[in-house]
Amino acid sequence: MKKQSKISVNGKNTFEDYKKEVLSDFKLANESRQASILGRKEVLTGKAKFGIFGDGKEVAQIAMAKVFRKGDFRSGYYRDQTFAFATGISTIKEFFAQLYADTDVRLEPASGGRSMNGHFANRLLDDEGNWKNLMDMKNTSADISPTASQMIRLVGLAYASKLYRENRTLDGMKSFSDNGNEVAFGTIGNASCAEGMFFEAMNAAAVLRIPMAVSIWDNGFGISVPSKYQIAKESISNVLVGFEYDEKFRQGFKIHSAKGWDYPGLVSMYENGITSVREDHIPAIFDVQEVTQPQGHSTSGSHERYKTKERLEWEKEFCCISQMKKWIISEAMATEEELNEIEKYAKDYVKKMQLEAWQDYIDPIKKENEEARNLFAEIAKSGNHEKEINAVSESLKKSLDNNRKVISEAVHEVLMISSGENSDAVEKLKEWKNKFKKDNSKRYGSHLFSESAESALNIKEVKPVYSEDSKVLDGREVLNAFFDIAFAGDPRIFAIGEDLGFLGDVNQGMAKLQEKYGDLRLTDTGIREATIVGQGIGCALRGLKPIVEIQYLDYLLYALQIISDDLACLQYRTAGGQKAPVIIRTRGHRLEGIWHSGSPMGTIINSFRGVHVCVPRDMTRAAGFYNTILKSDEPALIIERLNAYRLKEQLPDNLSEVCVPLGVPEILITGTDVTIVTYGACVDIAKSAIEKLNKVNISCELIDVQTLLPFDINKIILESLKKTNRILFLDEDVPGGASAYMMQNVLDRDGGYRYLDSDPKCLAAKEHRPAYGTDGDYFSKPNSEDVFETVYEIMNESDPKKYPLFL
Ligand SMILES: Cc1ncc(C[n+]2csc(CCOP(=O)(O)OP(=O)(O)O)c2C)c(N)n1
Repeated sequence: MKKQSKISVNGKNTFEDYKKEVLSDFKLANESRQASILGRKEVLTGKAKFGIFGDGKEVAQIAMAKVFRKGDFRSGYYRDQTFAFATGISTIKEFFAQLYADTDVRLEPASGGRSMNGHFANRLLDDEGNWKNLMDMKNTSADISPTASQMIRLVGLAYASKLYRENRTLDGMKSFSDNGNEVAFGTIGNASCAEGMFFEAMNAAAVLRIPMAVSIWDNGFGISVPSKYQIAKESISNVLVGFEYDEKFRQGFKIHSAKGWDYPGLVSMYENGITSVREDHIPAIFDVQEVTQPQGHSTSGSHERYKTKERLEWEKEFCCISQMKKWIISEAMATEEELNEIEKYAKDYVKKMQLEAWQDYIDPIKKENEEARNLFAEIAKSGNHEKEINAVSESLKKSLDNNRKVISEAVHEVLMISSGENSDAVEKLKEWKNKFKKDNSKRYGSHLFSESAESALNIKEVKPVYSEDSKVLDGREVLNAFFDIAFAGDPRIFAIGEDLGFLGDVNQGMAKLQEKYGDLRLTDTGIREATIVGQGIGCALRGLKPIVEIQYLDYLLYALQIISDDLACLQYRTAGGQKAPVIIRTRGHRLEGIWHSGSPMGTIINSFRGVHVCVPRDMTRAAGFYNTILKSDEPALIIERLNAYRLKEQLPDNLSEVCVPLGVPEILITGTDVTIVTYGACVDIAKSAIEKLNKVNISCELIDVQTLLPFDINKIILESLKKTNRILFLDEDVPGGASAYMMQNVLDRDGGYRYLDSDPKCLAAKEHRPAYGTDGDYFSKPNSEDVFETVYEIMNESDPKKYPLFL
């Protein structure tokens, strides 16, 4: 027998213990490989739509799983099935349930059938949307497909450990952290390291000194494109040497590497490398090289098209499981026959799991298929179209499409055929169809927003209260007073951003608060908008309440992708399994020039569904929105009005309680001729125009929508329109942006077109960017005279005699 290996696995030192663990790892690697092979077959035979698998990475991921503890977090990508099986984050049966898009979260807990296969997530929330004890589980944030995006929130998952370790006021949060000992594990493919967000995340982690462990699965390609076109010097760890940890700066990360087929090498790399990450919060890269991809990139194509014969042969030889098998035999832990037995067992086990998952998926669909056909039979019997309906029924029965779409199509067809028949049987089918539609709307439409008791929509309005003694302050001072109250009241709240810590932000809304609450509560960051938001997402996933600041609205575009692809769809893509109540704070609309006074509201609301978008007209309203959102468990974007920080406002006596409700417009001026719907800085422009319109006997009703997402949930604007029968939507986005969105909601969604006596109008900024200077602004954005003229033209159209054109 060969000498006992020197490495110890999880502290097990006897050869027998070690052997047991190795063989169990071998078994798991084989099960995972079989899941890939069978998964691919399921797609190619039409039972699933698309498949992407983790074959070739099995051994490395088993090694990584050995150092992953309860309370830790993963932020990874679609190749990590073996890691998910090894940690219990997923089972093989759940893996197949996701491949089939099973919508039952008990069977497909990662996404309830919403994400394609290999997109993992554990359920951090209970059925009521409350946090579970994250320290009792091995956790993974919910995967997304855009490559490298997982790096952005990874920074936040790791940063939370820093806060939990260094901010003593968080000591009570035992279900989220044990003194910040949790490591955030990232995984990424080698080619995706070419993305800017990878480098931004690496730099942020190095600067912040946080426990982030990034594993790179380097298979030499990004789909068909080899490394030489992806990464300088063809290897990311060659490129990253400049980031290497330096004790002098106490910054940087440690870089480790091993071969993807070398089981003992991988195990010792992770065991040795993780200690300084966990204990000293020094981030690390684990560059796993010479990884294979035996089945190619995905079910969309075959790798024979772009890999050379030599490469394919090399991949066969250096398959990590074959190499592990050879190694086990060479270490005399098992014979080839014994290992063959394990392989056979794995194959049978995976087949069994696949069949069970399929049965679980298909049974309820079959039942619905049968229910529909029974109802068809009743209609066929009682009506005049027996033959046609029986044909539809027969074709539904024989359909090879195992889905609800074919059922819905057949129901629709039968109702079309039997239109005009008023039988009980037809009524029964209509009833069935309504329930079917409702069930599917829940299956595919729930949880865009929080459905918990802490939903922002449940937070009741508290109006500001004033007295004779109420002080009059600059708007920024009102905000500053609110933030002071908020930081004092909840240790989970922290704020990060450019110039936000020491300076208290560029407009002084948080001035002097760092002095009072310390630099862990109010923290300056580098200029890196995407990871500022990512820091928020990751920390919010770990129970904190981040306020992350984007210095100017115009620079939100740097973080647009991550807010849209990650934050906005988090609750949705996990079917309510995860939440990240981040507040994104920014200021905008009106400063100077092209990049400080943009108002890309249409861009934002069209890509942020799932994040509330608040557009307060002053700082009291802004404070009220912060309060509402901080009491809720939802993410929001709050856009402060840049030109209102120095406008005078009365400080409410009840500032700590003021809550502005979401989706509730406020009528600021009542009137009878025209309703003007607007928000933010345009409120004052409308006010000034209304004063002039009053002089020519035109009475306007001014409505501040207050939030764009959600929009006017009680149809307050419709009620105004019923009275005035004329309407203008005003904002400073481009034409067809948020003004068109508001119009669609009022006229189409709420049916406002019925009450129009004049053409509905939108007045927005010009199509071009806002030019610099007073005149640049005046002629680029809607101004008071424009509003006057537009409203006057509406009145002229309706009564030219009374309102003759004079301008
Ligand atoms: C932002 C983005 N661009 C393109 C794609 C399409 N795409 C999916 S996977 C992939 C290659 C990724 O290669 P690598 O990072 O090496 O990971 P691997 O799949 O090889 O493990 C590409 C280009 C994507 N998902 N996201």
